[in-house]
Formats: sequence, structure tokens, C-alpha cells
Amino acid sequence: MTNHYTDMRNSDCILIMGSNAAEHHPMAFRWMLKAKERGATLIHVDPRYTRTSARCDYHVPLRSGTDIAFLGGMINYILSNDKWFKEYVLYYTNASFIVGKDYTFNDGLFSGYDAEKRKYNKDTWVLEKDDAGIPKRDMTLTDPRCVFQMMKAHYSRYSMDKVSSVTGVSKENLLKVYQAYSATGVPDKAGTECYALGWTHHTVGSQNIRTMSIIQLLLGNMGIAGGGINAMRGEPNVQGSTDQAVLYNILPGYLKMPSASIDTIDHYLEKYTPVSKDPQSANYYQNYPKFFISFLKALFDDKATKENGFGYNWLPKLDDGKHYSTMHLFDAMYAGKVKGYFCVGADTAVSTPNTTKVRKAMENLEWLVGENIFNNETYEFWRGPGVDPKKIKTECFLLPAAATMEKEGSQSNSGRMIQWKYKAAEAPGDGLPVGEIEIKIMKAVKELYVKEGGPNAEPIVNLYWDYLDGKGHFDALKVCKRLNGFFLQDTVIEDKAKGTKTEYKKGQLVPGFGNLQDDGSTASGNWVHCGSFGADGENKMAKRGKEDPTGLGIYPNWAYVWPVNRRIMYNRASCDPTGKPWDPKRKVLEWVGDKWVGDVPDGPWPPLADKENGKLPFIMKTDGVGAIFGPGMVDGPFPEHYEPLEGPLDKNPLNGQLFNPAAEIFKSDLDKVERASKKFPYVCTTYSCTEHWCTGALTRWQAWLLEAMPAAYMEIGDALAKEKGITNGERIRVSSVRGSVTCVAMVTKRFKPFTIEGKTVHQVGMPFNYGWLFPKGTKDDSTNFLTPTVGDANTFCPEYKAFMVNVEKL
Ligand SMILES: Nc1nc2c(c(=O)[nH]1)N[C@H]1C(S)=C(S)[C@@H](COP(=O)(O)OP(=O)(O)OC[C@H]3O[C@@H](n4cnc5c(=O)[nH]c(N)nc54)[C@H](O)[C@@H]3O)O[C@H]1N2
Ligand SMILES: Nc1nc2c(c(=O)[nH]1)N[C@H]1C(S)=C(S)[C@@H](COP(=O)(O)OP(=O)(O)OC[C@H]3O[C@@H](n4cnc5c(=O)[nH]c(N)nc54)[C@H](O)[C@@H]3O)O[C@H]1N2
Ligand SMILES: [Mo]
Repeated sequence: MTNHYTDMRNSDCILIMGSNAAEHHPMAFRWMLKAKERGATLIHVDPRYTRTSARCDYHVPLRSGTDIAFLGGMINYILSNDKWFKEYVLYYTNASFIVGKDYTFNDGLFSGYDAEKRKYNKDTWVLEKDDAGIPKRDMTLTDPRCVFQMMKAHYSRYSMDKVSSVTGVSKENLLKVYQAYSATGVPDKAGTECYALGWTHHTVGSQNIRTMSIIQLLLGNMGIAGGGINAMRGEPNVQGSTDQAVLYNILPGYLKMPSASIDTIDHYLEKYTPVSKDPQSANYYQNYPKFFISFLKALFDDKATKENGFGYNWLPKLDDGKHYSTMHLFDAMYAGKVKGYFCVGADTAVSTPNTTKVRKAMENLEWLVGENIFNNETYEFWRGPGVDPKKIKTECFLLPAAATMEKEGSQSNSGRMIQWKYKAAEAPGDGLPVGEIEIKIMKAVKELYVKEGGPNAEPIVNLYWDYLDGKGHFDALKVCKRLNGFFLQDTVIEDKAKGTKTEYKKGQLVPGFGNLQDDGSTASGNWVHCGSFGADGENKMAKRGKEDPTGLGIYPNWAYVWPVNRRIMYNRASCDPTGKPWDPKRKVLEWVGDKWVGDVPDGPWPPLADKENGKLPFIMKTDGVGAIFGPGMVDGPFPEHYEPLEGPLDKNPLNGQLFNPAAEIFKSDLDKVERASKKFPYVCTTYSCTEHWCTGALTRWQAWLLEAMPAAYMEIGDALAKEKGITNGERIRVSSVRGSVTCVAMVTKRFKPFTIEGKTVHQVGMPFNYGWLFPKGTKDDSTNFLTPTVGDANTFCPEYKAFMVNVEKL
């Protein structure tokens, strides 16, 4: 989230698109309803009518997988009807920048496409610079190669007729949403967007979010109260787990994971430390070496020295061009390349796409270790349906874990707020916190390496590994202090702006990442967490102050929010170039002559109008501005509509490419995809229900929840049910080219047929909350037998939300 949960109450228009917030984020939804009480308009764009739709002013159904068409149409509407926020766009975005002359877009393909590799070479996706290396700008926005004009041309194809025909949304509905939302493109109105899986679970998932980011920049909605782009994140503490690098391609604090060809720390730092020649760009990531070297010091402590590159070569490296996301790992496992698998707090045999492939892949494992509070289909795969236990060689262990309320620690919400929680009860039996299990396993491994040596022993024997308390148990405070970081020698920090000098002693906690050093004198396991403790040892995550000085629900003394307790990111963009808030009624920040007052500002520098010291507001972007032209993406600098890998059309109505040419696809014998065939004529989407949690591995043990939602089901619109002669409650079979499952038919008015390119297209939907292990005696199994192993080009998130199926009476 750029903003935070409480802040949603400040909005005038909330677009909930790709989320079922009322059912899956009920506490967050409370703040949307507060906005509604103040008169805000709530809009739900979702293929299906849900409890969220029921509380919104409008529910607008659209065909799954067509959000870029819908939003591209909104960009076209905003530009054609002059709804954009001129000053904001001019000063705070790259709209005025000039696109390099070799960049082209032709019938669905951007320049630089390599059809064999299915990848783009991005060399032509550049913005022109002048002789001093500063981006060229045309402040009149008339140059045909300026980003603004290029964007206008790009989205001029997204006419009302076209968008309506692609998405299945009526033109009246399109207009209603476009009008209501674009009305926030003025200084005294704020619009926000809340998304979750309805946007991410697509081969164009990242570009769905990028399209909305462009809209938010055009309307001046970034950095302001009641605005922003807000990801409603999923699993408890999933924000915390990504901050701490649960993903394979990042290190803690979103630092880059090195790859094999980057052979020295100097090469690494050169590659990932951005350079800007523009004196008005803060380019905050120029501090990258400080964060990275402090990270290495946290890992290897006094073993990391300048001479040995701070232990850079002890870090594991990714093979160049290889990926290790869940789908890639199971692909490698299926190919017999993976020996062992730790499955911690998950049920991948139910949650991962293409279940047939996943369960077959697991048969190739030598060992499997589970750490969980319950048993589930993954740990029991060796005796699942159709599996002969005698033929499985995998040795399986299930270690009993403590549940979240049985341990102390930090927990981060989507608003980047890190809250400390205390242990409420002892774990039953032998249950241990997962952290303690992992720390003890690594401690034992390290002791073995110290004693016996072995290949690549250095990274392990040199690892700083002291995270147990005096009684030999997991010490969450010790871990968090290491993440925050320490001074490793006595240090004097000078603040030239304030004219002060502060002395810190060796061993003191670093009070903020602005104090981290690149000379090995500080250690910090995660720079974004640096500041979660005071230098005096105060645990700011445990703060519970209820003061609200701005009146906007910022509550600066409640817990800790990264970065540096800033509640709204890019908040300097809430003010005009002289530092006056665009909207005095929603004053997040104000420049009062010598300093900013309000939320923690995005950097201390004066506002832009100060030609000497002023800085642009988007300080984490190299150019200091919001990116309308976004060359950071791997699949195009302007989002473009592509059909899902499996969809009802055999031609893309908007361009010559049917699906995302850079989407991730897999090629094993079990990776089948079938488009627009008579055999699988219905668009299917999958989701969760209120009564269960994800795979149901947690909730299917609970008799009351099971009573409320006892068995797998599919929602089928009554028109299609009638056509197929299916009645409510009847058992049916659902199949895709990859597999089939049985379930109960739930005939409903919540799905209505769409008219797409003049033809009737039915969509159906299915929760993914069920498996074979329990409730006992069930004949049903995972919905993911149906889903394809195809993924977003940038993140490799699977396309769970749009694929083709058939439905039959049993
Ligand atoms: N009770 C409960 N709460 C949960 C969970 C749970 O299982 N149960 N799961 C948690 C987790 S891990 C997560 S990640 C979140 C998920 O939270 P959500 O994202 O809200 O969950 P979903 O139900 O997967 O999907 C949201 C909506 O996307 C719609 N949708 C499908 N395809 C499209 C499309 O192409 N475009 C658009 N605009 N919408 C589409 C679906 O109809 C659905 O209503 O919830 C969390 N909260
Ligand atoms: N078709 C389809 N598939 C999907 C999705 C979809 O929308 N459609 N959504 C996807 C999403 S967003 C997600 S997040 C994944 C989720 O997929 P998984 O993470 O595989 O599934 P969960 O059901 O969340 O698994 C939770 C497991 O953690 C255990 N657990 C609960 N509390 C604790 C604890 O305190 N400690 C430990 N050690 N274990 C605990 C539970 O017993 C359970 O076994 O599924 C994905 N799969
Ligand atoms: Mo999730």
C-alpha cells in the first residue's frame, strides 16, 4: 500500500477492482464504509456479485482478464475529456519527458521483441537526456514524442465501443465509472484504488496495477490522503514476509538478489546503484551501498571485511536467466532436479496451479519436511487419491509448529505497519515456533560444518547465528534488533542541515536508515526496518499512542511504519511546488518556510520551487517523478490489453497479439493450454469464500466453518444452468484440458452472461478451499486440477483468475 488502512476513510471515491474486500478484508472494509458515510462513492468492478458489491454504490461486472481494456478506456476518457490534473502531471510525472526515437509500438508488440526467447530487449525503451545527462522535457506537452502524447496515441484505440465489446461491460456502466472516478482529478478531491487477487492472478497482473498507477498520476491521486494504490494483502503477515525476502529474487528490504555473473561486490553495487544527474532529483537509492553493506555485516559480522568484499561471494547467487518462483520450483521438481522440500505453513498440493503436475513432481522428492499446526494434503501426498504408497520413495517429516498466538514477534500489515505482539499461550505438546525450528536446524548445520568442514563451508561457518535466548528458545527481540541494526564502532553523525552532531557508541541500535554506512561500521539485516527501535533500545513496534495531530487518521505514535514511520508514501506530492497542500482540508504535509510539518515527509529537502535545494517528490525513482512511461516492466512501458492464455476469443480485438507475448509459460508434457475450443467453452475464475481460509487446510478441521460451507462448489449463473439442465445443489463435473474435479452446483444470479464481440460468453466461478484429506469421506479435490501453469511476465504469479472449462451434470 502507498497509503494505509485508516486513510481510506479520507477518500471521495473508492474503486474496488480485483478485490472482494468485504469478505476477505472485513476490517479494512470498515474504513471504506466510513468514507461512504462521509458521502464517498464506492464502486465494485468484479465479474461476480459479492458481499462487497452489495455495500457499494455500483457493481459493474466485467469479464475476467479484461481490466487493462477497462482502465485503458478510462485513460482515454480522462485525456479526451480533459479531466487530468494539469500542474501535478506537468511537475510530478514524466509526462513531459521525451521518449527515445527508436521506441515503437506496433500492433501489440513493443520494440525489441525476441520471438524465440519470448522476451523483450528494453534498450529502446528509454527517455532522452540532454548533454548534461538530465532528462529532456517539453513543458508544453505538445512534442509528438513526449510521454503525454505517446500515451494519448496509445490509448486512443480504447474507445467506449471497443472496451465494451472486449470487457462485456455496458457503455452506460463504463461511463458511470469513468465519470465518477475521474471527478477526483481536481485538487480538493481524492480517489483511491483497492486491489488484490482479481488483479494479480493474471498473465498481465503487474500491468493491471501499472495501468491504475497511470490513472492515479493523471488525477493527482498519489501521495495524498484518501488516495494511492492499495494492495489488500493476503496471508497474515504476508507483508512482513516479503519485507524479509520470502521471495527468491530479493534480499531483505527489497535489495536485489545477486546473480552468478555479477562476480564482485563492486560490479553488484555499480549495477544496482542508480545515478541521476538532475540536481532536483533526490534519487534516494544512491544510498544502496549503505543498505547492502550493512546487510552483509548483519549476516557475517566481523568476518565481513572490506578486503573480502564484505563476504559478497558467500551469498548464494541465482543462475543467470533462471527463475525460482513456486511454479519454476515445481517444474524443476517434476523434471527430477529437486531432492528435498521444506513446506512451511502451506498446502501446496492444493494451492499451486496444475495439481496433477504438482503431485507428480512431489513423487520425485527424496525428502519432505512440513512445519505446521495441522496435517494437510501436501504432507500426505504419498497416500493421496491414485497414489500407491509402496511406490513412493520420499521420506516425510511433519514437525509440530506453534500457532501465531503461541509466540511473540512482529507482524506487518498491508499499510507497512509493523506491530509487536505478545505470546498469549504456550504451544501444546512439542510445538515450537517455526523461527525456533529453523534457527536450531541452521545451528546444528553450522556446528557440523565447523567440526567436519565440507564444500562451500565458508558462508555457513562465517554466518553470525545467535538468535536463541538464555534458555535456548527463539528470541524474537534479538532477531528484530539485528534486522534494525547496530553501530559496530563509536560513530559521530553530523547533520549539516540542522548543524548538529550526535555521538553513538559501539553496540547501540541505529535509529534510522539515514545513519547506515557503507564502510562496514554499521550492521542492519533489513534497512527498511532500521528505525523500528530507538538508539536507546525503545521498541517502537510496541508503541500504542492514540494521538492524531493531523486529524487524518495518521496516528504517528501507534506502532511503527516503514519507511521511517511515514504513513503516506510520496507525501510531498500532496503539496504544490511551493509546498502548500493542494487541498487544505486534507493537509498531510505543509512546508512552513524551513521545514515540513505533518506526516514524516519523503525526505527533508525543500519543495521543488526552491531551485537550489528543492527536490522532486518521487524520491525513490531515479528521475524523481511518477512514471507514466514505465520502462521498468519486462512486458512494455505502456500497459496493453492481452487476452488470458486461455480465453474465449481467438483474436485480440485491440491488437495483433492474442496473449501477453512475454508471459511465462512452461513446456512439460503436463503443461497443456487450450484456447477458445468447443470442448471448454466457459470462462472460469477461482477465489476464496468467507468461511474458509485459502486451501481450507486450516479451516476444514473446524466443525462450525465446515457446517457453514461443507463442500466444494461452483457458482453458475442461472442462464447457463438452465441451458445445461443443472439445478441448484446437484453434483457436477468441471473439467479443463489439464484435469477435472467434482463439486456441487450453486445456481445463482450473481453471475450474468457477457456479450463479448457480439457473442454470449458465460463465466463461472469456484472457490479453491477444498481438498481430499478432510472432511473425511469427501469425493472432491483441489480446484487447481483445472488451473494452468502460466504466469505474469514480471512476477510469475499464476493465472488463477481466468481460464477455460466445461461443466457437466454428474
Ligand atoms: N475469509 C477469508 N479471508 C481471506 C482469505 C480467505 O481465504 N478467506 N484469503 C486471504 C488471502 S491469502 C488473500 S491473497 C486475500 C485475497 O483477497 P481477494 O483478492 O479479495 O480474494 P479473491 O476471492 O481471490 O478475489 C477477489 C475477487 O476477484 C474477482 N475477480 C476474478 N477475476 C477477476 C478479474 O479478472 N478482474 C477483476 N476486477 N476481478 C476479478 C473475484 O470474483 C473475486 O470476487 O484474502 C485474504 N483474506
Ligand atoms: N485456484 C486458486 N489457487 C490459489 C488462489 C486462488 O485464488 N485460486 N490463491 C493463492 C493465494 S493468494 C495464496 S496466499 C495461496 C495460499 O496457499 P497455501 O499457503 O498453500 O495455503 P493456506 O491454506 O494458506 O495454508 C496455510 C497452512 O498453514 C498452516 N498454519 C496456519 N497457521 C499456522 C501457524 O501459525 N504456524 C504454522 N507453522 N502453520 C500454520 C495451516 O494449517 C495450513 O496448512 O493459495 C493460492 N492458490
Ligand atoms: Mo494470498
